[in-house]
Amino acid sequence: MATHKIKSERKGSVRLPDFTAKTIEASALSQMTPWLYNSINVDALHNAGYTGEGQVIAVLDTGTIEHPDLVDTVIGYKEFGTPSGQSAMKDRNGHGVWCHGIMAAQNNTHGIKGTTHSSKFLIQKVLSDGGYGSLREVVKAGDDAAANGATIITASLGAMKYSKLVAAAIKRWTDAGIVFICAAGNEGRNGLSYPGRDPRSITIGAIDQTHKIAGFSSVGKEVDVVAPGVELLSCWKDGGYAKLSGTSMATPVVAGIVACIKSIPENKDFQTQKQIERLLSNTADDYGTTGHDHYYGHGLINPERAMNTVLGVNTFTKENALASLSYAVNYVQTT
Ligand SMILES: [Ca+2]
Ligand SMILES: [Ca+2]
Repeated sequence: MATHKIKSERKGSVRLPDFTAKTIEASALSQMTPWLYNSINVDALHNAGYTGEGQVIAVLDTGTIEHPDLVDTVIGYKEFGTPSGQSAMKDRNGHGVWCHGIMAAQNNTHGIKGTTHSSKFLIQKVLSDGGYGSLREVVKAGDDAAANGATIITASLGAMKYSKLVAAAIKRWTDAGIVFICAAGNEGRNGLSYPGRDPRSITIGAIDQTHKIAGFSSVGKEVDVVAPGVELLSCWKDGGYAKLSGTSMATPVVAGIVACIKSIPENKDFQTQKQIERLLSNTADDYGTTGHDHYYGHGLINPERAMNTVLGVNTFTKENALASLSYAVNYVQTT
């Protein structure tokens, strides 16, 4: 195992949160299980046949590569902010293919299984190989994705400053029925980056395998929910696999689960940004201080409870989600 610290260049108006990557040797003979599957019950959705069929997810990141576990998952690849004009997919950073992989990796005999392996992907390369870009290009890429059928936009990136342009774009996208999911940032107690702190974003923090908030996970009132995001295994830029840590990692985990939820044929009531935000928040397992807090937000997402709420098998409101606290805190999935 080799560990690399990957710092984004301090250029542009928006950039990747810094992250570390541990590359691993994968077995050619079996599919590995990222620990998120032992932590939250995504398999409840997958086993019921809800794997994101019909959903189109735009990934605003550093691009992707032709990876053996991601064959036929991309329906569009575009580069923004560079005059490249090149059509071959690329990601020399690795962050983008990692995010693409944790959602899209095929359920087969090698690598990993992505959280929404039936969805299709618009890969919008808005960040350079050095991990930086411009918010103006982020807006262009989101608008382009919206015009090309995106149902979800996931953005594992952030800026220090508020941007009026981005705020207006998020309103435009979510008003059009697209779900916008964004990383809280890796600044810990220094607070959330933007657009993670935009009130319209569904904003994701990161927990580790013991369900403790990651030390880097940005703290603030705008955190909506948390998801696994420490030393999590996904696809890597060398065609192999690597364990990465960051709220960047937790964000596509959630985007994939949202795709599965949106793909439930009976689901008419939980499709829009507000509806999905409410669903994820009200069905989350509370952690930290009781109720919403600045570390865990509403808590750890609970895909099985969200699914059952959509299907009407249970009807978790904010009130009864909180009332079931002692159950929720000790809730451990065995799959
Ligand atoms: Ca696989
Ligand atoms: Ca809490």
